[in-house]
Amino acid sequence: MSHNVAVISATGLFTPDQSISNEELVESFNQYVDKFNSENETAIKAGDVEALTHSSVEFIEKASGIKARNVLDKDNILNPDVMVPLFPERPNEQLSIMAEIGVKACEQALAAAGRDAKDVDAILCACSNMQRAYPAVAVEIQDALGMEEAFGFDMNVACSSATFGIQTAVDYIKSGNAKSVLVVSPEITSAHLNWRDRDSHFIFGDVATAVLVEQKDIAPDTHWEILGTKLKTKFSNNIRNNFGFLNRTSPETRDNADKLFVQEGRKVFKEVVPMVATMIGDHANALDIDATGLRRLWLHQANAGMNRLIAQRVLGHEANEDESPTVLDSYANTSSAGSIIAFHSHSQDLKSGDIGLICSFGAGYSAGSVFVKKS
Ligand code: CO8
Repeated sequence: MSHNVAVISATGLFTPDQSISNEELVESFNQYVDKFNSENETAIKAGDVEALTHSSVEFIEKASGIKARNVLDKDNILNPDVMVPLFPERPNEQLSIMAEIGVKACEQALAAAGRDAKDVDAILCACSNMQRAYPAVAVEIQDALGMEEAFGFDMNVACSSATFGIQTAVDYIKSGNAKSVLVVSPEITSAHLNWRDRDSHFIFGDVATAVLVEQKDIAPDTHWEILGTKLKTKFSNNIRNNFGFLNRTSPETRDNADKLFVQEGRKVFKEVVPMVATMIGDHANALDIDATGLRRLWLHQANAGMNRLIAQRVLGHEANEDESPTVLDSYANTSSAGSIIAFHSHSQDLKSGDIGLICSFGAGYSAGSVFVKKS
């Protein structure tokens, strides 16, 4: 094993140009509820069908901190008769939609680092859902970018996919298997969210991020040295999506709501906050870093209250927006991309020598921490 140092050379962010406010979302949801209740009036009165309840803008903002979300197909999501994004199937010769937004994020990261795609050795497509089984979306993005000599593969650790991808990239660099690795997270969460479910319809948004991880001696002068990475998983059914290729083998349950995102949000909140705070503290100790002195935390963006509690436990005091920035208000939860959006959007102002933490957590459960120092 060589002792190559790995750094983040640059990041990229693709944000869809359509956005849905809480007000627009709730108005459409409530129209759906009213229509359902009136169409099922007799069955509801007879006690055979349960009436649906309105959603509320105040609840959403108070419970989650989310005010809006970017999406790839606003009109159909908001149409009470559709409530799902519609993406016409593309011919195999055309770039797929996941690859398309991934390419945009990668191009931005490559341009920011001044790196030619031909000089990148590997690409990992790390996100919550892949649009097909194979060929890997990573290989399609590799091809679209012209990375002729590279290799790529897909990996899925739900909300922690990007940090798991970063550690994998670091390991390739340390072992000498690669010098330059792209970790791309195209998250089309709008397609695996149940927009008719009051408990979760407000949570997610679409986006793509890219992180270029490289061997320090080829990186641009301005970069982020990766001081250490740590990953953790612990099995839980509290966040789950049962969609998969075996669904067709049990036709009686194929269309059930559990083939989309479902969660026990309150249990997740209670169990994940201590798990992540402890993990960060232990990881900081192992690296001899004083966690209370961290300049900034770029936390996974699932819930503003969770981030407030985790940041407080790590820093030892209530964190302000400068110490633990949130992008939840405009992006909502973008699964694995969340902590990377926060890092991409709120890292330019840090000074040489400043140390910060990128941290993700979510389904699995899974959690990943990446300590970085500005060059
Ligand atoms: N409008 C109005 N009221 C509502 C609504 C609504 N939309 N939804 C629920 N309520 C009501 C409930 O009915 C309940 O009423 P009552 O008290 O009368 O029973 C009350 O509000 C409180 O409900 P909850 O206890 O459910 O509300 P919480 O305060 O717990 O907030 C949250 C719900 C926001 C979901 C919160 O629990 C949370 O954010 N938890 C953490 C979740 C989390 O971090 N999840 C991680 C998921 S990310 C991940 O790993 C995903 C991977 C894959 C990506 C998938 C993409 C689609």
